[in-house]
Amino acid sequence: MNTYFPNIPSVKYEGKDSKNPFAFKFYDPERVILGKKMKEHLPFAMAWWHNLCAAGTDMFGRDTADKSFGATPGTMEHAKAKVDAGFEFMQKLGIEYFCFHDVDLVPEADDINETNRRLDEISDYILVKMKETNIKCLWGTANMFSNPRFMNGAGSTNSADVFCFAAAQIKKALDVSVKLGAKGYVFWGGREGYETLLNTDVKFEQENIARLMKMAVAYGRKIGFEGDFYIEPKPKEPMKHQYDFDAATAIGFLRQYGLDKDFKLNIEANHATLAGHTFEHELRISAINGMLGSIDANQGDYLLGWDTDEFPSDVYSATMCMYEVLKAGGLTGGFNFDAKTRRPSNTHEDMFLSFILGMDTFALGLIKAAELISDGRIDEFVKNKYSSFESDIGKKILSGDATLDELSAYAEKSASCPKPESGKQEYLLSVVNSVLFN
Ligand code: XLS
Ligand code: NI
Ligand code: NI
Repeated sequence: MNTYFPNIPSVKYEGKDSKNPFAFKFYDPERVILGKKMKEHLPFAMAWWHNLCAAGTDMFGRDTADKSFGATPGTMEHAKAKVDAGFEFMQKLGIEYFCFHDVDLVPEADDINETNRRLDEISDYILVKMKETNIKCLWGTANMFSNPRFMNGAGSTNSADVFCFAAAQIKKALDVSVKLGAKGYVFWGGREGYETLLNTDVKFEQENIARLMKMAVAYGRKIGFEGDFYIEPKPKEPMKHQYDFDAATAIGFLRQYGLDKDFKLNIEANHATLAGHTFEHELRISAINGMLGSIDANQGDYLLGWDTDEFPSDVYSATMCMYEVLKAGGLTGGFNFDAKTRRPSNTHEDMFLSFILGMDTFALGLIKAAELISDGRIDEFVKNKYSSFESDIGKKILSGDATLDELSAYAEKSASCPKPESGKQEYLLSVVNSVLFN
């Protein structure tokens, strides 16, 4: 287990005063917070695609990093080297889960039967590693956006043949997910969306996406998949209008098509901010609808309008996230670092340093969110804010017995214009600061 990253030790918790770059300063897996170990609060996952495949290419330049792991890219030897490197990486960091797309695992062949054979071979290989290490699969998915066949979408495509090809990929990705014991199966919209109404039948496309999802649920349950299906909302990129714009839109879609019992949401921080929401807003909307499933832990850049997929460093945002997660009673899924090192951070060391940053950021978020909850001032404020609904006319409104006539009579009787109390935002922000920097 010391082949691919020979110069990097197993990363341990050393505490906040440590200057060792290859140590956790805040993530202490065994530390108990609100009755649960940190590692149980924070089931971290490695995204196969960013960590083992992406090598820094952007629209203006080719790879800067070497992800060959000693093998020739595009071969099964390379696919296996990625498995070996990935498991060494996860073991050294104490990461217990991974997530994958079908084509992250193996190079796609021209013939889908050959691709599927390769997927059988690699999943056998992964399974052995999983048994040796106790590392598990958080979720799997099918990449239905990179290949040119999906230029008009997968479930939303105009081509019945492409629709069938997408179905075949989902079927196989579900087979592999079930074989690896995945807790979830993700649908990120990819190219499910459109650029112009001039060439698009939106209703037709949305109904077809729902048909594909229904077939996926039926097949998954048939082969014994007991986990959650997830939609991962995103408002734009690659399409101008993505159908799964945000949590509220995705929840409406799932309910409309009767998919809400089998699906939850996988909320990605950078997608939330692209939609003009905070990360915590998307988490709250999911949670109050019973659909908070899993998280893609990353962050965007407020100055850039695209999915920069940065490793989380913003402790404030991580605290607000963990506040929502704790209030919701935790995740059934986990925290997948759908994040990549910056293009100039191109060494293998940088891969580790990035995960250390992300894991420490979420550990701090957890510690601080638990302190905010124990402090109690925010909860108390919010409870009091709505206290007028605890008695008299307010109580009657909540009981559902009140009529508009009655409420009107009440308002007319008191005659004067009511004065609600202050929202005290600045005070509450100072409470957060006092907890963050105590
Ligand atoms: C892209 C998405 C993607 C999904 C998995 O923006 O975040 O990486 O998580 O298909
Ligand atoms: Ni994602
Ligand atoms: Ni994303």
